[in-house]
Amino acid sequence: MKYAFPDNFWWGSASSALQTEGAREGETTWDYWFAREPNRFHNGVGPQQTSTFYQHWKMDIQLLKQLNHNSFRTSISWARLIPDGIGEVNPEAVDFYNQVIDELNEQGITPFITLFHFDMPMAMQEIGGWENRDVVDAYARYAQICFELFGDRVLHWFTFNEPIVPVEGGYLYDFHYPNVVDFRRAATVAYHTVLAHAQAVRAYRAGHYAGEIGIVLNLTPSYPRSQNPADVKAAHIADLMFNRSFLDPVLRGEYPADLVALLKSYDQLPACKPEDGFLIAEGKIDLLGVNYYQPRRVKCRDSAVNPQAPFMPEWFFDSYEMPGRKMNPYRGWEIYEPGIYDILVNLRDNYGNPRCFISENGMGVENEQRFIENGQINDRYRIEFISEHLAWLHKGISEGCNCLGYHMWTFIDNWSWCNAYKNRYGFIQLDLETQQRTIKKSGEWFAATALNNSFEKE
Ligand code: BGP
Repeated sequence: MKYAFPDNFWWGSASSALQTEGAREGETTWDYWFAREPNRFHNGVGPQQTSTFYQHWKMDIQLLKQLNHNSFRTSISWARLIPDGIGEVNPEAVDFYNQVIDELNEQGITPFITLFHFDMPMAMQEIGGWENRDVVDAYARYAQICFELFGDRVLHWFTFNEPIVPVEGGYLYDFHYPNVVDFRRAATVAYHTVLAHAQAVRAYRAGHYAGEIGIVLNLTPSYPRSQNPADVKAAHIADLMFNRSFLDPVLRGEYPADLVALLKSYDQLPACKPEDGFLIAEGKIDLLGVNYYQPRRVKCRDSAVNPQAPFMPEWFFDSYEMPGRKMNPYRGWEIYEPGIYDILVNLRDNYGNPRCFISENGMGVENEQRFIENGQINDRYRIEFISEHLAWLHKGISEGCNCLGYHMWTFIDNWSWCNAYKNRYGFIQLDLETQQRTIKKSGEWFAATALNNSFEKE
């Protein structure tokens, strides 16, 4: 069967500043944490070892062109642009981002720009990071500077990438700096992130720029083990905490009432100011980026909560391992292609069918060298992964979902937060020693799909 996509469908991939650029003047939480606890990073490889986009951006944009990308998302590094987060703008960073943006546009690749992809300037973390409202203001200033500098040529902005992840990693589950486990502080970080988002949207609207502004959320559908009311309730609470805590504010301009009531009943609500509600209502977006990697399967808890233990989302559910689930064993994530369709249908039916696109989807695989044939990685599994997901996406579009594109994570093997280079995601293989880039089979497949705006599959 042939799967054809609408005209002007966005074909591309996503990456982020910290994971690709390399050395910079402003320190981030990642540089700071790595210097102190290198053992927390896979094989002790830190954020300095990247695919050197800062040097090789021109060559990389040529490669994007070869992959027939018509769009590409990366992020601006706040710490590169404003090394201490709040003070002087670094003119070299301005030159760098100008060159990248101009080259992308010249090559017919529409730049999609994220303002914050997990990379907090250390100077901002030192004053409390997202727990401090001054950092919210500093971020809003940074966003405004980016709009002023680049807003004439960047028409698709994203305030945050997966804002729930720094909340989970940094304040609940100990996999990002500052390694705090404290729900109330996590809720404050999440809340202030929403305020920061809304302030950036407000600044963007005030500047009357030509483009559009949105956010990228990792929407992880919550599937209950069964239709038993206790399982359904468990899935509902997981959905409130991990998806709707950001989805509702940015699409509906307000938090779900039952999430607020739940946190209130456990005394976990962040401190709010009366004017916050108006700001959040102004934070409604034009375009939603959806990152989809895996579903979340839950069931009601089997055991009673220890009231002495820290309050956690897991007070309300256990994770459920569905027998026979398809796994990506390297990343430990379930592969469930219909999830992409379920997300789009939920957006269509419950959120007014917003303009959206798949902003990340991908499969990290270890030791891909074993698949080399005639000097090229033959990553059949990745082609299968993409085409299965695209088939479900296609079904969503044919049923009226407003999905405008598909971006893969990622175009070139890059450094990952705690896994460094363990799992490779790229369309292009990176030799870390020589920095040589070699297109994988999946890259060729994607280039053909983008060119034809369609692909064939049984
Ligand atoms: C997303 C992030 C990316 C990227 C990707 C792969 O959550 O937006 O930055 O890293 O996941 O995940 P990982 O690198 O953890 O394997």
